[in-house]
Amino acid sequence: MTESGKGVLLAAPRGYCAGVDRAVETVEKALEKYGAPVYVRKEIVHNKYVVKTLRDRGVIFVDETDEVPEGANLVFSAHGVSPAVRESARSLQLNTLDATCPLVTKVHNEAKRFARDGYHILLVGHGGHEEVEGTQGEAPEVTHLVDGLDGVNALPDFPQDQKLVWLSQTTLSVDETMQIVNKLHERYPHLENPPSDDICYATQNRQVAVKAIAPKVELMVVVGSRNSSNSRRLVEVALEAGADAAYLVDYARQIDDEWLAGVSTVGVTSGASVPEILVREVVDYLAERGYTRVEEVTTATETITFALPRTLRPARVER
Ligand code: 2E6
Ligand code: F3S
Repeated sequence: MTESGKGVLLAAPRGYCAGVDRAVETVEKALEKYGAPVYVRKEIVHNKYVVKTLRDRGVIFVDETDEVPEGANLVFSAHGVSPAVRESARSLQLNTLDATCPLVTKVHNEAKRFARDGYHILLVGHGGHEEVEGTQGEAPEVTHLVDGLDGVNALPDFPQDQKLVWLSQTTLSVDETMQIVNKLHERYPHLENPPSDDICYATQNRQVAVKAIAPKVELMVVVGSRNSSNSRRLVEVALEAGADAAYLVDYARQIDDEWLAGVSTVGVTSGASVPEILVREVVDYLAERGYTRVEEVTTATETITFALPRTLRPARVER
């Protein structure tokens, strides 16, 4: 890092995005308004610490709507749900609050519109991820999952006159997705592009920031949970961009001191579902081991915010 010893390069932007902020606040406001328990379908965001903190405050996380007592309050997670899940909640007369990120909803709306217009949809994403399941559920008969470069070979042949468009999960690696899309265009020359990027601003910004510091560090520590797609992508991007090693940790205590052997500069970043306190703990942990010089490298400034679901917004004061 510098002539004088060991240090940390801290990526910015990192951590909470606007969609995660809104989702966590939705649950907190629901607890205030309705009292515990509030039910949440799946993890509100893919972060162990966030889930544990909310569980301690009276949130009950369930896998499916049929585990929720009739009439109870249920929050849909930031990753979105299929129409079938909405219908199931309606039939159980649950009071639902939708914490789906608006940028995920945007992809759902694209899927609905293209399906209505007679397209088949090639959905680039990771099989089994909740966001992918939700988006696929908008038009299951005409949506084909493309999971990785090899996923392109697994697709069927389509007739020449079959309209095709690709869409994607919001949290993919930008570079890997471009490779997949290039391969899709080679196989289906008449494939159309979506009207706008589906990989969201937060995913893209965090990857750009990691790329800026990766060539300068021997070790990159990414704070995030194993099931967090955007966090995992940061580890891959760091390695691709030149970091000698990169690891994903939920907590500072998971850093193995052997990783630090011979390392003079550590890069630190965090996924979009990670509270800043966890990054602070990592920075403190590293400082205790001599990495006292901390430099923040900022590649973008984020100002975007999303309004809470309507029923949780503060009442407007009549004048
Ligand atoms: C919703 C949609 C996208 O695993 P993934 O990266 O999708 O999710 P989180 O919860 O780690 O990140 C936020 C998020 C929520 N990203
Ligand atoms: Fe939304 Fe992107 Fe965050 S899709 S929840 S803004 S990572």
